Amino acid sequence: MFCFQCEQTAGCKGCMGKAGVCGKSAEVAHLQDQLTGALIGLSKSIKDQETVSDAVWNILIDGLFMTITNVNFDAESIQKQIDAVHAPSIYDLNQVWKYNEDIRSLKSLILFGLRGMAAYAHHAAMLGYQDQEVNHFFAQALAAIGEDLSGDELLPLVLKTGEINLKCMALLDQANTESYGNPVPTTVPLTIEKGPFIVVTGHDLKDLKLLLEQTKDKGINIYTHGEMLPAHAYPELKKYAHLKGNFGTAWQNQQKEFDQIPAPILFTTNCLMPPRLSYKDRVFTTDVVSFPDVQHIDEKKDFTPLIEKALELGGYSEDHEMTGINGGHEVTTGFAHNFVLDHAGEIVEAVKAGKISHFFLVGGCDGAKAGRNYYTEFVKQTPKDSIVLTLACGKYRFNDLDLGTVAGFPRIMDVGQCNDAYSAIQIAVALAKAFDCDVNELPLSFVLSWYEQKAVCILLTLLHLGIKNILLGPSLPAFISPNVLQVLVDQYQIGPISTPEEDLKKLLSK
Ligand code: FS2
Ligand code: SF4
Repeated sequence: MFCFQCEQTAGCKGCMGKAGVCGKSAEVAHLQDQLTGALIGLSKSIKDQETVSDAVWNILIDGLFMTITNVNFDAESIQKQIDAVHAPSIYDLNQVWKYNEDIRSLKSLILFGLRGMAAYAHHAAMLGYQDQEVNHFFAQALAAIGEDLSGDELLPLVLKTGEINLKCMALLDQANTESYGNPVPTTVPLTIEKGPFIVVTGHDLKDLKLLLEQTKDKGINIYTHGEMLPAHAYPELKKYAHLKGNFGTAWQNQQKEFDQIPAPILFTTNCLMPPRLSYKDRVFTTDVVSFPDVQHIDEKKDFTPLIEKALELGGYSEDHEMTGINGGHEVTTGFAHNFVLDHAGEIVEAVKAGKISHFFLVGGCDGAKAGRNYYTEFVKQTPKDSIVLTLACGKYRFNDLDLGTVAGFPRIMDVGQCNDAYSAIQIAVALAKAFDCDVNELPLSFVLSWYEQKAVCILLTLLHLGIKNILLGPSLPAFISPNVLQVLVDQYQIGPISTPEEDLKKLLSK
């Protein structure tokens, strides 16, 4: 096998041999390559067709989603997807992995970006929202991966992936807000109340809504986990009294956190780690997520087995106090573009009056590397008159810290899930408009953390928008070759994180 799509890839070079660091077997890695090859074959045949059925788009988008890190470890379901593609030809992905490193790097940026974008397109489609421009781009860009193109031809396609991902995130934002209302600032407790409960993780709000409906009046409480936390802020979800709070922290702590709890866990998307035997019978997957011998809820979305498991386990006999990683008892969320833009006038005034000195967007994925405590330290050291916007699961490093307020606003504002990078971009664009300047001239810095492929498409979107001086960590992607990195450094001054002290000094002096 060969796979180097995520941040924890072996030796910062690539997972090879019998299994990846994530636990993906060589068999599954080969099947995922084959699935990708089938999707490239399918894309070549449909890329110039004006009309393509929704069923075909769904097969293509779901197929890409299944190959994201920590989504699907199940050979059988991947084989089923390959069969469903009915590809007229199957492209051999080894041709990409064995190409010269710069072409391989550019094609990887496009492919991994498309995989990330597919997750967002999938969630939007689940709510009935599709965008034909986004769909057609999947086919055009996948087909290009199977063509013999030069670096000069591939580079614009890399940026185009970022441009289309912005459209895709806008579509998902529209789908989420039209379905569930605009997020409102919300405080979320971390204590688990006594009695039966279910933990829901992943990004799919529709699955959560369906589960809330099926569990109301059953004496079962629902707790979010990981990227599901921002669900508490949507009026149409927060109205359920049994949506009680948030359990645990980010994905890489799940094996420890799920080990002893008297409750089942539903995975709606990544990030699933191989479940330990101690809790494997309490794990349920749905949608494109799958793991061998783990119970799967099919597209009919009948959550009865999960509900029965919750009732059988019974939960805690007394309220169970839990804290975030810094000892906090609650977290906040819901500071999406709607809230911030409603208060844009006050924010601009506070900046002009010198009350708010700087904005930091500290966001992205969490992960297991020890160096990731950089983000906790960075946030702790930000000036007291600055605001930290955050999003995605990296926020669990610091979202339980009480940093107080500045000019009447909380110093930490959680914008939402990783796809809510769209919200953060809207906020940045609105501030630039209010100050009549370029986004790069704002007192705003991007300090990002990456792990999987959704972070790749978001990074490409930021580059497409011309955002400069992004700091990226905990390490740079293995699939970016030295020459491609040089292009990104020359054009966008992107760079690796160093120490919180040094980086803060650098960012505050710009
Ligand atoms: Fe975090 Fe994992 Fe959101 Fe990523 S829960 S690394 O999927 O997409 O962020
Ligand atoms: Fe390795 Fe990451 Fe690929 Fe898993 S997804 S095999 S950890 S590079």
